[in-house]
Amino acid sequence: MSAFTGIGEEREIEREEFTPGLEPQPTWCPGCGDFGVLKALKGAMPEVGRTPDETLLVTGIGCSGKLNSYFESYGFHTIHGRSLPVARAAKVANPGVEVVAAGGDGDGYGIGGNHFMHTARENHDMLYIVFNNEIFGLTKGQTSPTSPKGHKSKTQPSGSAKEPIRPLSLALTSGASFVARTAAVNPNQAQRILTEAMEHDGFAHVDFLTQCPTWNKDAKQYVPYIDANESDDYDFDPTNRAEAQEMMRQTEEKLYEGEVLTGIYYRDDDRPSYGQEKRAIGEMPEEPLAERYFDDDYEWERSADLLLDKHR
Ligand SMILES: Cc1ncc(C[n+]2csc(CCOP(=O)(O)OP(=O)(O)O)c2C)c(N)n1
Ligand code: SF4
Ligand SMILES: [Mg+2]
Repeated sequence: MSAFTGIGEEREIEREEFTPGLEPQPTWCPGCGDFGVLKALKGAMPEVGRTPDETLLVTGIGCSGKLNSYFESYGFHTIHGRSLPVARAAKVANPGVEVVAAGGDGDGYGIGGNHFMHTARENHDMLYIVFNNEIFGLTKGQTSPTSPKGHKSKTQPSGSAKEPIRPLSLALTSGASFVARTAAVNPNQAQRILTEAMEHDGFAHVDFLTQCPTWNKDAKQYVPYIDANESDDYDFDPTNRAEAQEMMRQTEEKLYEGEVLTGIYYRDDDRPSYGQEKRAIGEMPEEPLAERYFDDDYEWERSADLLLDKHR
């Protein structure tokens, strides 16, 4: 375990602080893209200046959901498709905590799709990483909401008859104020995008392409990838909604034609987050709910100092 540090204390933060002391060995298969998410997230934390004590990682169920077993921070491994409501509640109760929600494409775009849409609409301030391997990995390769049309699996042996979900476009139209895609094969870009997403005030959705060599041979390795923000072939302004929408449309079509486009597609840095909106209309106290408790006379008291004293 890392040593307990005072929240907000100024000091140098090392990426290795995010490796759990007991170091459980990941049970992900060799070559799994999920390793890339772990690496990028550990690398991003020192850049945003957050310690494990200041971070909450909330995961869904799937191979992706195992992330918080391998990442040192506060953690909550929820049930399938329910990482977002738990993450929202935690952020509302304690806005000072860096909240990261994470899960698979089945978890977030399928069973949890309703939460995805409404968390984006309400612009809750958090990073949401969706490990997009285009299948259900943990349950052995069934078709997921992002599996391409025609994709063959045990559940769709003749090939999926359904069009896949377009996650970037869905996030934008639902109201997310930051939308990006990166890939496990592109660790430098992934770390930079996760850093910018955490620094953003509002709902930051990152669709993270994670190859599953065990069950999804079709998805190959998501190479070669193109950074749409850097490429001379694409010219768009991520702060312009219409241009972002058009770039997302092309990206989502091209993925299924074998061209992997990535980058930051949309950002609206002026839109207030849910917490900011609620505080502005006086519906949320300035001090975190998590730092309040009732004393014996049923008076609100601040408890943060007591908690810190306990740890010291
Ligand atoms: C309510 C509920 N329904 C179904 C399951 C079975 N289940 C576990 S993980 C999973 C899908 C995993 O796919 P995905 O979310 O894409 O994550 P991955 O394993 O690919 O990372 C399913 C259907 C469950 N655990 N709970
Ligand atoms: S089954 Fe696929 S997603 Fe799950 S750990 Fe193995 S390679 Fe990764
Ligand atoms: Mg999946």
